Amino acid sequence: MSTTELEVHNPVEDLLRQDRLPTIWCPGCGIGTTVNSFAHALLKQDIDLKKTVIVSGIGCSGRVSGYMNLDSFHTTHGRAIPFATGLKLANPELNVIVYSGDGDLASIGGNHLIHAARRNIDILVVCINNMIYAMTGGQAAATTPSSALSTTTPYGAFEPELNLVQLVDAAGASFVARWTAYHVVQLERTIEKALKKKGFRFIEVLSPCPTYFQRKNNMGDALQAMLDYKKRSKIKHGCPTWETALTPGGDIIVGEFVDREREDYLTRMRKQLGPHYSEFPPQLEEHESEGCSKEC
Ligand SMILES: Cc1ncc(C[n+]2csc(CCOP(=O)(O)OP(=O)(O)O)c2C)c(N)n1
Ligand code: SF4
Repeated sequence: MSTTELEVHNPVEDLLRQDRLPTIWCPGCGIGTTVNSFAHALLKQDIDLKKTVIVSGIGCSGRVSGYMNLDSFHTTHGRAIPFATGLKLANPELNVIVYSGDGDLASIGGNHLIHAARRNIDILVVCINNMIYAMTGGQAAATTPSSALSTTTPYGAFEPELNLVQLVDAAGASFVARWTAYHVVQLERTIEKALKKKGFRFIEVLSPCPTYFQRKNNMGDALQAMLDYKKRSKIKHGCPTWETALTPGGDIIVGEFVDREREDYLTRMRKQLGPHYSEFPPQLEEHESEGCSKEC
């Protein structure tokens, strides 16, 4: 048997930018595991990958867009959602996915998260929640559990943490789910489902950061985090999100919590503007065929 016959092709290989590997992620980090689920979900979909775009902000989780072999945008910190909103409005045919961290999406970018859910803009957001600003050395984020240690909360955080799934549910998201980096199969299925749905879809994935969060809080290594997720997680689909708060040592409620039908932003805009609304791509073609006028 020749060596070429022994070569094994990883099914997700083509979805990753091979020239960027290995990743910057630490051993035991959960982010890469979630990317594997995401890539498998994309492969199972009947969506045009040429019209699929991924957007991230800044942070360890924000690196995901750079590793995916899709049209990808690494935007400024906290601004992945407004950037993605602009993409969707400019070209409604695109499948727009935002993949970023809790600090990026819910701390510095918190206001954008709320309003994207309220508008029900048709994008999918995957939020890696490691409960810390990891890339910059472990400062407290809006998701850092109350009393947890971080470089900026050496006596324990005095502020209560945000429950992200409750926040986006209250703001009007059409689909809301939570898994952990341990739930690889469930996460893949939920991403598949969310890719098919219209409106603002939000999936929170709890992920260990052994380098900053686990170590600082004496929570053991990455394996311990996985065992902890396995032991503490309770799957409760449809659970009211006000019952999903994360408490130290308590149950981690995971599952698909919200799946509602609500008109998305573009549908409402088209309805209200009626004949006054025209899609951007035909306009662009018209513009190009006319040649560039002095105004452009
Ligand atoms: C405007 C701005 N403020 C602060 C920073 C520094 N910064 C870079 S990444 C980051 C935190 C990222 O945290 P998170 O989104 O949770 O990602 P993680 O690294 O934990 O995956 C911060 C504060 C920045 N790049 N830009
Ligand atoms: S610092 Fe934490 S989040 Fe960043 S790559 Fe390392 S383990 Fe992952």
